[in-house]
Amino acid sequence: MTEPSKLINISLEILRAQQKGVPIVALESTVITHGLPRPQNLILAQDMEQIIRDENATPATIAVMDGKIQAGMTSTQLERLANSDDAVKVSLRDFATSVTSGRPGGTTVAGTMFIAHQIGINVFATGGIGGVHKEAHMDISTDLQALSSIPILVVCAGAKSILNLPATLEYLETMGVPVIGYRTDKFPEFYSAGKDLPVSVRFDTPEEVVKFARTHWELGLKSAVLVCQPLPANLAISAEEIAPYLEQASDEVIKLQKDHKITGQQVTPYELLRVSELTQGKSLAANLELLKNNARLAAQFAQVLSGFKSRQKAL
Ligand code: PSU
Ligand code: MN
Repeated sequence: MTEPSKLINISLEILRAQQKGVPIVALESTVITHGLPRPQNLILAQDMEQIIRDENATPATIAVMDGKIQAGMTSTQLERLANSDDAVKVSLRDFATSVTSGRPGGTTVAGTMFIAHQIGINVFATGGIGGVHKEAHMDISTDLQALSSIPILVVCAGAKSILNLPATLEYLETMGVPVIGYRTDKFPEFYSAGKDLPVSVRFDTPEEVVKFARTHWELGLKSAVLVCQPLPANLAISAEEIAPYLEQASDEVIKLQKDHKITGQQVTPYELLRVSELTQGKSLAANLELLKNNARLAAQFAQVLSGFKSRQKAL
């Protein structure tokens, strides 16, 4: 592996975990800076870290702070990030903006994968991936390009039906990204378990997923392996119930784009906020739960992938 950039500051906790071979799970931070309202954003970030620790793994939240990329954050850094008013949403093209301006940065799925891979972390938990948008031509998230070129196990709850999901899945297929359904045959649609779109393969245990990912990479393939876990059934909002709200948010986006009031990166945060308002917080509750669920599953994958538990047992 090439040396990681000197602009990446790896926390002591992560360095120690790496030395000992303790499993590590990367976490994104756009969800903290742009995805969730305060104070739920900070609480969620802390909860996800705790869940990973409870599974005997180490969380590595990735963000840009004080002109450096931070891998692993102290609780004070997390608080600062969650309460910052001038954070940049950092996908691949935005790192230098955030680093040179000194503005804090919340890394997207693509941004987080890029850093995690450089420092040897191979499991990452997020909520929903970006995809092909419905509203504007060529609004295709950099997440898809990152998934096609960075070999990491990514755990998500699919993607929101606010996106053009068939086009998103076609893109992933074209770029050779396996889309695993975890205990499901359907591509989950974030707020709901999904119903129409198939995944490329289904597995029901962490061992099977890890075996698949290892095989994929041992063959020399360079893409991510995307694992999609539907949110728990008691929190799911049916496709029928959520559809009108998603449609309304989408219509508003089209209008705002026409009036040049929002563009590109602002689309996802706007839509998230509106859907939460329109569902009176129901979508927010689902969002928080699926993020925590994904953190737990990712920690289980990291355990199996690292072989840490079996090594400990052998001692
Ligand atoms: N989907 C969500 N919540 C989010 C995001 C996506 O349900 O917070 C964030 C993720 O960080 C994702 C990014 O990587 O939005 C995609 O943004 P864009 O479409 O601008 O690439
Ligand atoms: Mn976009």
